[in-house]
Amino acid sequence: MKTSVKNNVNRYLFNDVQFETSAAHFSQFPTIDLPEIAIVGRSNAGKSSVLNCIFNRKKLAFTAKEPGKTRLLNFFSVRCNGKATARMVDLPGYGYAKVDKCLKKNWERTLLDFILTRKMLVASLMITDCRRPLTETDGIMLDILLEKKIPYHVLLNKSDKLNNSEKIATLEECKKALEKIDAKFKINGSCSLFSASKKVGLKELQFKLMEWLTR
Ligand SMILES: Nc1nc2c(ncn2[C@@H]2O[C@H](COP(=O)(O)OP(=O)(O)OP(=O)(O)O)[C@@H](O)[C@H]2O)c(=O)[nH]1
Ligand SMILES: [Mg+2]
Repeated sequence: MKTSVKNNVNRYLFNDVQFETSAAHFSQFPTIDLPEIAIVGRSNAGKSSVLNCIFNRKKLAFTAKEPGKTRLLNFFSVRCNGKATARMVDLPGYGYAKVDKCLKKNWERTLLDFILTRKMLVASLMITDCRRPLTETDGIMLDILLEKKIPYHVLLNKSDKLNNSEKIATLEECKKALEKIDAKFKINGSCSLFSASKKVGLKELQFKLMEWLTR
C-alpha cells in the first residue's frame, strides 16, 4: 500500500455519505469542485449494490432485479469529519436493449457527456458480472477511459455465484484480457473479485478508493 494511503487510512471510513443530487442532463451536474469517482458498467451488473456495500447502507442507491433501474446520474457526497471531500457517481447502466430507445439514447448521451467532459473525474470503477466480464460495451467504455487517461478498477461482482476454481480462473482471464486491451494495464488499472451480496473484497476496494482520493 502506498504511504499516502497508509497515512489516510483513517481519513475515509466510508461511514458518512449523503445523496446530493440526480441529473438527467449535464446542466444539472454539481458544480462545486470535488474529486469524483464514477461507477460505470452494464445494466444489472450491480453498480448500485456495490455503492451500498461500500458505505454499508441498504438503500443509499436503489437496486432492482430487472436491468435499467438507475436512469439518472446520481451524485453522492462522501464526507470526512462532517465535510464533503469527494463524490461517488452512480451511473445508469449501458447495454440494456429493452428500454424505450429515446430514453436510452438520452441517458447514454448524458453518461458519455459526463465521462468525456467531467474535469473532476479522478477515476472510474467498472462493475461487471463475473459470469460475463468484459463484454463488448465494457470494452468500448474502457477505450473511452483510456483515451481520457482515467484510472480504472474492474470489479468482478457477484463472485458468490462462482466456486473457488472458477473465481481463480475468472480473475486470471480478466487480467489477461485487460492486458490485451491496455498495454499499460498494470499502471492504469487493476481488477479484483467482489460480492456486494456477501461483502467479499470490500476492504481491498475501499483501499483502492482511498488511493484514488488521497493522491
Ligand atoms: N448474487 C448477487 N447478486 C447481486 C450482487 N450484486 C448485485 N446483485 C443483484 O443484481 C441485481 C442488480 O443490482 P443493481 O445494483 O440494481 O444493478 P445496477 O448495475 O445498478 O443496475 P442498473 O441500475 O439497472 O444499471 C439486483 O437483483 C441485486 O440484488 C452480488 O454480489 N451477488
Ligand atoms: Mg443502478
